[in-house]
Amino acid sequence: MVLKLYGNPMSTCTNRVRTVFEELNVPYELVVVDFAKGEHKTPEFVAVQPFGQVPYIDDDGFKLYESRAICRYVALKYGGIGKLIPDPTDLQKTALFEQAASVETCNFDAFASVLAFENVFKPLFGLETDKAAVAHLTATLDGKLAVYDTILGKTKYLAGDEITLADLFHLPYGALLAKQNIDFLESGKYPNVTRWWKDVSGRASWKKVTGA
Ligand SMILES: N[C@@H](CCC(=O)N[C@@H](CS)C(=O)NCC(=O)O)C(=O)O
Repeated sequence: MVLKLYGNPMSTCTNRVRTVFEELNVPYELVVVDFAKGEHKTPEFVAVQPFGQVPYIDDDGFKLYESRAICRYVALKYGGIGKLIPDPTDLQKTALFEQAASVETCNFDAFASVLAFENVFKPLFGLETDKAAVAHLTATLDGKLAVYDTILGKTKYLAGDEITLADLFHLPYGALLAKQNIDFLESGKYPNVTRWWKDVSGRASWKKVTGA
């Protein structure tokens, strides 16, 4: 049975997972969950994803949610070892990968996802953007990317000189920053960040997912 991805093409977290499928040429079926119809809040859906959010996968009966956990599972199972994730028996490489993955979650996503919520998603739902929160989040993210610039001045990617999932994890919310005219990734203010972002966001996998 082909692996099923329950998600939505408009969803950042779904597209994080789709990018990894494309990187590894994993065949999958996208089962579109209709937010407008509240399909993600039905008892059947919540029985699998208790937070009522997308995505989750069904891999021959094995069900898993949380986009980053799905990416790790898919990379380990479908040929990503040494390509997108270190060999788990290499403890130091794995630890450096996990360090980079935590950097994305704690120092990028924590701010970039809330910025997207304020600037992109709230207006879609007719809600008012909190401008003070946006200013604070933008300044905080700026400071975090200054640190990224130092890290990426030493290595090509966040976990070393080879690309890993930790780099790819940035794609969905990184791409949304440009749509908010927040140009820290592209502007060259942080040259190592811009070099890295051009490389990661230029990958064929991401272009395929976004139709670029
Ligand atoms: N940490 C979760 C977050 C999932 C998430 O926030 N999904 C969003 C779409 S990107 C969603 O389903 N939102 C609808 C809701 O929360 O009701 C993951 O990475 O999978």
